[in-house]
This record gives sequence, C-alpha cells and structure tokens, in this order.
Amino acid sequence: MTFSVPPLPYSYDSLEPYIDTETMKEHHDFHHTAYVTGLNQVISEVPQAKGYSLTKLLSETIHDKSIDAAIRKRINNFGGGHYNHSLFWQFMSKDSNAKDIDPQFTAWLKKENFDLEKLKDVFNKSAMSIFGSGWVWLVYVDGKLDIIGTTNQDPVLSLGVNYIPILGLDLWEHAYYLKYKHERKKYVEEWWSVVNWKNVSKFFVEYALKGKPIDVKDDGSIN
Ligand code: MN3
Repeated sequence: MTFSVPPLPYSYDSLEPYIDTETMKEHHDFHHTAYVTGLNQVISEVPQAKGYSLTKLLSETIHDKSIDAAIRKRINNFGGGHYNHSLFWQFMSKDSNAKDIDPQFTAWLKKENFDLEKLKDVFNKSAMSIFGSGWVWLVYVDGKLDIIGTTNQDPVLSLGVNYIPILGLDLWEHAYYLKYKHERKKYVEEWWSVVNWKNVSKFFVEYALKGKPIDVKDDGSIN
C-alpha cells in the first residue's frame, strides 16, 4: 500500500452546524478511502508508475500516451480524488476567521480587482453552474486569479503545474446531501463559515507566490 488517507485535522463534529458529523464520517472514512484504495489498485497495475509522487502522477503520468488510456483515466479519477480531498480537509476549520488572511493575499485580490465579497459571489455562482459532480476552485495561474469548475475528480493540477488551487469546494452530493438535500446553494453559502483562512493564506504564500504546485504527499499530508 503506497497511498493512504490522512487523518482529519479536526474531529468529525468540528464543523457543525455547517457540515454535519455524519457527512464528515462518510466523506472521509468511506469516500476518501475509496479513492485511495482505487489509486493503490491501479498503481499496482502500472509498474513504470511505481514510486511516482501524486504530483507527478497527476501532472505527467495522466498525459503519458505510452500508458493505456483507461489506466490513465483511473489514475486521474482516483489520484484526483486523493489529492482533492487531502486539500479539502485543509481548506476547512472550526476556527474560521477572516483576520487570519495574509495581507499579501488581500493585496493580490485587490490587484485582480477582487475583494472578499466579490470572491464569494463569483465563486458561489461558479459553484451553482457546475452540472452534476465536480468542484469549484480559486486558482493562481502565473500570478493571475481565476475561478474554475472541474468535473468529477479532475484535479486542477491536470491543467498544468502552474495552476495552483488555493481554495476549493467539493460539489459532489456526498459532500452535502445528508444535511442539505437538494439545496446546494445553501451548502455553498454556509460553507464559507468554515473556511480555513490560515491555510488558504499558507497555500497562497508558500506555494502560489513561489510558483510551486501544492505537494500532497502519498499519505495525504501537506507540508
Ligand atoms: Mn468528496
């Protein structure tokens, strides 16, 4: 077993009442685990990918035409699932506080003609426009701000290592259906109450500004 599920950085009930305990248990223990199990399985079938980092798999291997397309699709789906969820747990905290936003992040928003309110507005609209399962992301691309949707578990990294996801929201029904049912809009709006601005700032300053892809380790940890 190469890849493993990271422990949640907080307890299952930490994000109540915005994200309920049952959803967190299912989401982390079942869904994230299933992506990791699938990734370990597919990697065991591709000897040349043995020992590759998650970053390499998702930025290079999935584009390597010498590998069977169906295998690459599985690496994309399961590897993307592992990468995206490892980030997602870090995007949230019970101690969400906008005071934790790094001034460099605020300055960047301003340079890009954004502020926090506009960011939330554009991000939420993008979240509502995703059809079916997917994610919405705030990304840093060569210094510019972009808000993009991805479908299924496609990782932002597959667009290029210069696409650095600073914040992202899981829009699969498994992320909210137990509590919010069909009310995706309510979930999207409430979710901002648990955004971990400390980590968003860290991803911006330590990765985006340095032009480095966020290096999610095999065990889902991020330095
Ligand atoms: Mn999910």
